[in-house]
Amino acid sequence: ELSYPERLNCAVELLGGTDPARPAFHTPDGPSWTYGDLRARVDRIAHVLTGELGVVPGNRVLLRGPTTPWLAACWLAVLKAGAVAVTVLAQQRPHELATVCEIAQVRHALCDIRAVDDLAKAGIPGLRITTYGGDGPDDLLHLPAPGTPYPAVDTASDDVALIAFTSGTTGRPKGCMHFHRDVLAIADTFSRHVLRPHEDDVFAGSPPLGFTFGLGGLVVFPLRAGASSLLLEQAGPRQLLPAVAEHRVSVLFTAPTAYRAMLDDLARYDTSSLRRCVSAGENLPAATWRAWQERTGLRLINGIGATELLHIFVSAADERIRPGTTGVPVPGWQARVQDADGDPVPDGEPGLLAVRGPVGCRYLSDPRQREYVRGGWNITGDTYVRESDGYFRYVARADDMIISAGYNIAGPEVEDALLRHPDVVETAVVGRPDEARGQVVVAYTVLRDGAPHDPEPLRTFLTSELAPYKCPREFVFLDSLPRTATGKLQRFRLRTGGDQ
Ligand code: 3SK
Repeated sequence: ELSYPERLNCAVELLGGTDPARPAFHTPDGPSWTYGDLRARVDRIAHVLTGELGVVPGNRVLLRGPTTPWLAACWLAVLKAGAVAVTVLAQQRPHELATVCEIAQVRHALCDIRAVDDLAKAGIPGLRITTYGGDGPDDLLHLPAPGTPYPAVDTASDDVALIAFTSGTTGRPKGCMHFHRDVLAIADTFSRHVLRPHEDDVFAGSPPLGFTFGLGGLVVFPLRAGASSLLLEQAGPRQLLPAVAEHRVSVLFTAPTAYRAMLDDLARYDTSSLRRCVSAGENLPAATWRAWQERTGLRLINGIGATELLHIFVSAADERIRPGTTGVPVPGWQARVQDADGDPVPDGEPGLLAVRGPVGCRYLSDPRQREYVRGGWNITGDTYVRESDGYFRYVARADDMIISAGYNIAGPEVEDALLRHPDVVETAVVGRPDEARGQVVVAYTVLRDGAPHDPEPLRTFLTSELAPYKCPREFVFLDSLPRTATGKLQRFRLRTGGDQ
């Protein structure tokens, strides 16, 4: 059972007791920031916010910029000042930013000078934009502030600290409100029990700080452990391996597709510093898990998380990891599989994943709250099976089951089989409406450079991997798959032939 004091400011706890001389953030080129540097910069920003900019507790402050120590410092300063951080992704365009600001009633924005154009273009009424990282006298870092420590605002543990937006793979964005205690709870559940970090760990990864996967993995978890984090503005598969080698990264966060994309380059880099590799954001195919283990000796930590619940709630550590499954409920969390009426289904049968724990879904004025939280359980929208030994196995997103000629087919199972073929880089298997069969299975596939765009070798390969009714009737070869800004596959665009 987690328990936090009634009065709690999570920024104070995260910046807390670590030796000021220890490193907090690294970047590829600049000098590292120590915990002492970080505290001083957070305090200065908090002074500017509540002084010159007139921010008061409860105000919502939009944060926008690439993954840098300054963005992390702004986030901590907003929280320390008792305001509410509203995080967005660098890829979000003016109309999306305007929607987010309208939903969250944002009046202030702290924006990296390099990302300000789209925000300015959004023309958000009443929004005061302050840039950071620029040279002008109005830049956040040049505005006057006392050089004294900033006394943190005395927030309640259930005051809102963060509004994180999710659009899922389609639809109007939903703002998820998270409390000060929630920020600590994700570190005190998943990170503490699964990652078990120590202060010499160096965290790094690809998810941006505007995605709670990245905010947790690259800021909250390392700071809660007194460890350090390498913040990378460019963090694609090509940049991650050299960064791991150069900075001796020990805890890595990225998505399954990135682990797969890095496989061929592993031999060229020293990855001996890695001790934990976390895969989340999407289903981890067993084929990727095995290939990573063969080449690194490391057991990928699979996990399922959600912006609604801030971070990962089902996963497994070390020897408890079972390839092909997501894992078991993280200590502090409960999970079960239930039917559409909310009744648990027997082990071994597919149903809706339902979870509850220290963090709950709280959409900001959105009627979809009633769909997500039912009978006290958060319904994530994933179809899962609970095996008789208590392990949870992913089947599909609830709306991604393909029903063809009366058979239920889980796209990820077919994808997993296709990924075992050496020419397949990425694939998404969806159902296309069909008069005779209801739906037919279509595999959208990205092949290795130079591989022939010929379905026959794939068909032949699949006959020994899958029951015939699961084999795709059609193959479509693409250069890349459509994804959201957080890297999630947009299956609906494939199902509708890309017209949405
Ligand atoms: O949305 C997700 O997939 C996710 C995964 C891990 C941690 C947090 C999130 C939001």
